[in-house]
Amino acid sequence: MTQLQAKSLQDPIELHYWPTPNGWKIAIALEEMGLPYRIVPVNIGQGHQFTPEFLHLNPNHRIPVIVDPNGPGGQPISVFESGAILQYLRRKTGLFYPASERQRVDVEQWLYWQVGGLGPMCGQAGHFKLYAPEPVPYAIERYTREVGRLLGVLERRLADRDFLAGDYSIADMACWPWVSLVKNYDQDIKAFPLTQAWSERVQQRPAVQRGRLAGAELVQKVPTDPEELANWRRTLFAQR
Ligand SMILES: N[C@@H](CCC(=O)N[C@@H](CS)C(=O)NCC(=O)O)C(=O)O
Repeated sequence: MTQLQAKSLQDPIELHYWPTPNGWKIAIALEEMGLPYRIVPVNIGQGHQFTPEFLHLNPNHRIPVIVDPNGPGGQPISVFESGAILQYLRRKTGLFYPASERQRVDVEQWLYWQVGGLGPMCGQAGHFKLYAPEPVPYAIERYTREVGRLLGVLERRLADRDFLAGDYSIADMACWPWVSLVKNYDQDIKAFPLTQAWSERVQQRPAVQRGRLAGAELVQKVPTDPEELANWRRTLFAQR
């Protein structure tokens, strides 16, 4: 019997997770949609994303992953990639799912903008600023400017609306965790007042606050001991 078949239909959704922006997106969505879930910690600093059990769920060895015991046809399903998970959950519940095709396209384009742009650019900006073994000024500047450019795109988008695509949607759930951290990427959110107001609007939602704190007790500080830090880098950034 495979790991997936062994689940019971009564089990909550398993969220294979570590408290990072990509993880928060899914905890927020599960909270918003009122779906019972259970966190399965995947300590990415200790390399748990490379275990055979986890690779079986996500060959790309990244969190988040969900395992829904009650998937299509009542059979278990596992889903990786945060955008695919958000779309799966909204189809499953019918929540945060606009009625018209035009609005759905709008949600999807901002969702893809986040997973293909905002997330990776923030990730690279953070990597080169905080974690690269030696400073690479061109990379730091390139990714920091790119994050600033993307915040400018958000700012223009929010000029005449409260949320990214019609009503509050999975596009907002995907973007908010990264926007909430932009000061780590040398951005002053005050330079983007509409984005700041949107971020505060999203943050006021109780489900967002619950999702943001999911598994907060798991967080570990980046090691300061040089040898420990070198090991941590080798693990986290597959530099081994
Ligand atoms: N495109 C993926 C990105 C997921 C991702 O990068 N997850 C990070 C945490 S935020 C991770 O698991 N990193 C582990 C590693 O770098 O080995 C998604 O949207 O799900």
